[in-house]
Amino acid sequence: MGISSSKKAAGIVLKNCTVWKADRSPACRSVLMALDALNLSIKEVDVNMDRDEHKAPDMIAMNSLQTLPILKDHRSVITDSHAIMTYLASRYGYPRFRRGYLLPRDPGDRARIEQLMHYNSGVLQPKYRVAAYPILYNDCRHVMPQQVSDIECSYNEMEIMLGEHTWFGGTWPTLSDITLVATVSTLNIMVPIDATRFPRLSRWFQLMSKESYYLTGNAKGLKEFSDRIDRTEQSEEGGKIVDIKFPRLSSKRRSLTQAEQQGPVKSTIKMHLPF
Ligand SMILES: N[C@@H](CCC(=O)N[C@@H](CS)C(=O)NCC(=O)O)C(=O)O
Repeated sequence: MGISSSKKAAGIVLKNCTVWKADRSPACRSVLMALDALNLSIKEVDVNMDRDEHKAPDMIAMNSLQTLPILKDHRSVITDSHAIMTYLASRYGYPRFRRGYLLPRDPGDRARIEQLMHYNSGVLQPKYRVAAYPILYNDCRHVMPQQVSDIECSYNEMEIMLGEHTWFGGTWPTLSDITLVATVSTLNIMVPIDATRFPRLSRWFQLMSKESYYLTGNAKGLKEFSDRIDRTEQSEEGGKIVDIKFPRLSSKRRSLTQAEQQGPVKSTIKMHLPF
């Protein structure tokens, strides 16, 4: 694990706030995007899940579920990305953005955003885990037919949810779009979104991929996820596994040049298609 020290601060620096994260994790990337969209800078600690650092005693003391991300703000510890994002937006976003920006103040509008976040947590994330974990942690090299069809079923649900709208939760991108794009961009690596079958979802994904917080908060970790999957192949061929850490403040991560950022990543993984 590594912690960075402050150099040139950008945005609002929260001195007593730390996030423990792994960039390849979609849940962590949604928090990074929320931080960047809110222009907040906190201490970011990289945790290596391949080395089980998230299962170390000090981590379990904060989160018995042994998952990332974990946010600590003063003495409050929050261990779910959706709860972290709504906390950050309401605690540090509301004073600055009167209409609520990423998380509307109006209870009805806010409920719509939260409903979509529950969809992410309850439907998409489990599908991600079932498809990705055997590849990340076991010797599996394929997304199996059942997983392909389950994920495409969710693409279809989201296509219908979007209807004639551009964004999921409102008339501009909100936390619901951020949480969904973190998972969808990762699922897209394993089961590419077919633009002819899911044109609205595909267009939404393209639009989200251009948001500045997507570039600073999601693109690099997504590439890392894609490479991590490829690494399975490398190790099987005797290739060297290189572990790279990027400990820094949120503001420093954001200050990476656009040239260093990666756009949407193409899938390289083999699929067992059901036909
Ligand atoms: N609902 C939780 C899910 C958190 C979660 O499952 N995180 C994954 C990474 S995406 C994790 O920590 N997995 C532990 C592991 O891979 O061992 C959230 O959104 O924070």
